[in-house]
Amino acid sequence: MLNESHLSNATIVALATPPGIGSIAVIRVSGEAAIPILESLMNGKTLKDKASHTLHFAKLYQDKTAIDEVVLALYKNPKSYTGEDVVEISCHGSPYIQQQLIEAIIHAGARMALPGEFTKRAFINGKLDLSQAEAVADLIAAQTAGSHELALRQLRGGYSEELKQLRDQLIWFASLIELELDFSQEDVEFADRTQLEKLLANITASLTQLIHSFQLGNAIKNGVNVAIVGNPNAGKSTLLNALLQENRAIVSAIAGTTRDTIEEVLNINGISFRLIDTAGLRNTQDQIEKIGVEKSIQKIQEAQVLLYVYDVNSLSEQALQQALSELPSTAAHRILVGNKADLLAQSSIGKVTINATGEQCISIAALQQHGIKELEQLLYETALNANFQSEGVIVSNMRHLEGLQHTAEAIAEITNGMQLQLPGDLLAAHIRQALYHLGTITGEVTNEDLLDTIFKKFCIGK
Ligand SMILES: Nc1nc2c(ncn2[C@@H]2O[C@H](COP(=O)(O)OP(=O)(O)OP(=O)(O)O)[C@@H](O)[C@H]2O)c(=O)[nH]1
Ligand SMILES: [Mg+2]
Repeated sequence: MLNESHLSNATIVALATPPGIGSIAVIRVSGEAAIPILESLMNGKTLKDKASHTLHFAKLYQDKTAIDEVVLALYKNPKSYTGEDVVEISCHGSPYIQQQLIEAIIHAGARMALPGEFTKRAFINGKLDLSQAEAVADLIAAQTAGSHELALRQLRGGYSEELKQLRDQLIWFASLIELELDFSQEDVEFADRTQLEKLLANITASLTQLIHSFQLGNAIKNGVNVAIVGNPNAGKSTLLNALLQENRAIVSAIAGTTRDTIEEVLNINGISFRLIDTAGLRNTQDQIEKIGVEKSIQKIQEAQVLLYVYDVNSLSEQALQQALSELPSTAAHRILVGNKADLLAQSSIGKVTINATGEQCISIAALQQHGIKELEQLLYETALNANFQSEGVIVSNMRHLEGLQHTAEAIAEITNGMQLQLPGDLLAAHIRQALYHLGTITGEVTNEDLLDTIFKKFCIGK
């Protein structure tokens, strides 16, 4: 799986906490010599006879000069993050002490760790697979609760497990088909073709689900584009202001108030929504408004969610359907927002209903800020549950998406080949192709370049 050149015997050291002053700092040492190196700084005290997963108070010295009083956390291989012997030193958090300790450790035989080298070793020693290692990088970079949750799920082995199972089944078939090749004179079939077809269909379904889940993963990482659209005066800008809790956009009773698009980010339960208020859609002779309407149409096409705002008092159901049918076609998830429900005799503000054509509708009064919390909840659930949700397994990494797409193409080739009754050796070649692409995601197939690109993204100390 991995060649020798990935392995390196050097013992590595790095600061694991952010540089600068803190009450404590953590320095991590990993490798064969981690324990003897620490012992050499402990003025005759020993560490190697101590049990793994224990804490030890110690004074560290260089050339008989005390550097600091520290706490050592001892992890013996293979039960450590990297799979090697690891000592984590909690020292006082002054940059001077940090530097002195790291220098002393290097002097005793360690070298500075490269970015991501601890995690790379964890991968090489089978502690993490590649998609999990990448999740560690995402976890460190996570800025919102949503992206944090996403990285954690991936770290727990989310889809690696699923992909591994698919891969194992495919390997089984590949071996049966290759076995047939050995007996080609005798015209036998070990691999049950109908069973293989079933497997291919299962794999295709899983792949499709994973590929779709990318939309959500990406949404959580980068934010969901939500375009607020509708007729002039429907109350789009009032709604934007209500969601943001500030007077961001100009509101007036004059139709055609908003001309340029206005974008602001709203965080709902850890997911970022990029709200885009647009110019009301209508035919207009006004040059500037016309440009605004064109921009609205572009934003509709880029959006993942459309909030179609309409005035419940002035638009009949028929007129609403007509207006909806005139919207540019888009794959976005659409929510109908019936505004100005305060003017209705009997209002159902905040209620979510499904209309005759199966679309979600919510009635609100943007001006009074009624029904806004319910709309936020609906947006949040849309991001989580929309058709792209796939049982908690979410692909959020561009590299994985490409791997999955290539696998899907290779699987389609196999399916095709089966229909054309291709000979076993050609089928086997297509299966190997699919296996290769699946392997690039979980790390069964790697090369040095790929590993380097992935681990370079980490910070030193990880
Ligand atoms: N009664 C009532 N009036 C509202 C409500 N929401 C908006 N309005 C009023 O409707 C008018 C138009 O509101 P805007 O938010 O400017 O409408 P818009 O859709 O952004 O309009 P354009 O930018 O021109 O496309 C204003 O006078 C608002 O005060 C509501 O919930 N109830
Ligand atoms: Mg407006």
